[in-house]
Amino acid sequence: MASPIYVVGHVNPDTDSIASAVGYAWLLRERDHVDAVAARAGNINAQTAWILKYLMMEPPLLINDASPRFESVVRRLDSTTQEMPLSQAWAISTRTGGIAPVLDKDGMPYGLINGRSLFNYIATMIGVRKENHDIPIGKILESPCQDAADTKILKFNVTTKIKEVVDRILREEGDEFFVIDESGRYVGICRQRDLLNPPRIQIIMVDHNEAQQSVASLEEAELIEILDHHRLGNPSTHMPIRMSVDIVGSTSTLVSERMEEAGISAPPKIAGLMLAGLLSDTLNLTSPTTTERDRTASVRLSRWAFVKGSVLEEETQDSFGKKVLMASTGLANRAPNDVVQSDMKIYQAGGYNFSISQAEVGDLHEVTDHLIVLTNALNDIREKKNIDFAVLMVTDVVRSCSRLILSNPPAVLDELPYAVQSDKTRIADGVVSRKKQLLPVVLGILEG
Ligand SMILES: [Mn+2]
Repeated sequence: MASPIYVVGHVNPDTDSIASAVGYAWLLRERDHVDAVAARAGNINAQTAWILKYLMMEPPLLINDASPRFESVVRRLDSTTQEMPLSQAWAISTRTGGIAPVLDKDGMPYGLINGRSLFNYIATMIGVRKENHDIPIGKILESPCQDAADTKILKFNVTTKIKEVVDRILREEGDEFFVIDESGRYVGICRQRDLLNPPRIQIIMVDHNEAQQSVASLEEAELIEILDHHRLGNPSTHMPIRMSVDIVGSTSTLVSERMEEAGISAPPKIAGLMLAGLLSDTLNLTSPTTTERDRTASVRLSRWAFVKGSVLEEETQDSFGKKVLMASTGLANRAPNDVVQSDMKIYQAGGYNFSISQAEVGDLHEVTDHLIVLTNALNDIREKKNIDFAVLMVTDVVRSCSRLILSNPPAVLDELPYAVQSDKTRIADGVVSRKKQLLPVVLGILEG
């Protein structure tokens, strides 16, 4: 069974996480002819939604959890129906390795004919009376399938995680089980031996390398590659993997460099999405994370994206970048929970479990109007996620500074080098990057 390779960014995906996954999956298909599929590890944010709509693109496939499911082991075996003669089940069983699934008129599993059920059926037909021993086999094969089917076969949904039911399966007598879809219809059969060692989902991590920022149950997946631009906190693997982590402003930059190296140009929509990812992560090339390579990549992606006939043909890098940043701006139109959770990352350091969320605004004064509800939302998420303290970094993308709201900060954080305001928030002048500016300062304090 050929299974795809999923290219997936971090949870609470931002535009770069979506764009680099889409771009890299496309490059792998185009250059290496592998079955790479772009995925996302959560809901898309307002900015990404706006860009996808503008480009008339669908969001990538949602993957919350890498634990293998029944869909990865199902065999789509041929089936028969209740009233059909046993001879048909017999014919099917010669091709399936000795079993014949029997369905009702709605396509739902009725039962399974296997060696044991057939033997039981023959035993009840013949019984103990000697004269019945002369019943010809052809006569038996005229009986309807339903008479010889075992109707007590367990059924599992294609989307059920195998590890959740494997203990139950090991206690079962039978070796085969039905796999059904959401509406209860037959999809196929799975065998016990396939469930004990199901194939792992293959994953390429882009725009992150830490397991706790990744899809759940990452340890059950087969990690193939990491392509990223964040600090290291990567999971261990059984096998050597390809890993590139580089100091650039966006993962989309790295993907566009690989396209250029391969002598390939991305289609306009994918180039536009990647340009949005790059401009979003670097705040239109103004963030201190911006490098010369990001500038070069932005020119390259603009050249591919703004071609005649593209939906972006009227755009320039400047006009497009402004629209991209505007699409995420503003607290007034967003629920406080969304502001806190849509770009939240969880870290551990110095014995603390904490989160730093980031939201972008056009004017920091917006924070004052929403301070109480945002603080409440931070307190809620802190309790819900069982973390020690939570930080919301509201960044003014125009004036390049941030305001910090802290929920339950430990006393050591009094050392934060940002001016405390009368409302207990802190102003961090010139700080726009969580990764490169705020997080290293926080980690430095916590780890002493
Ligand atoms: Mn990124």
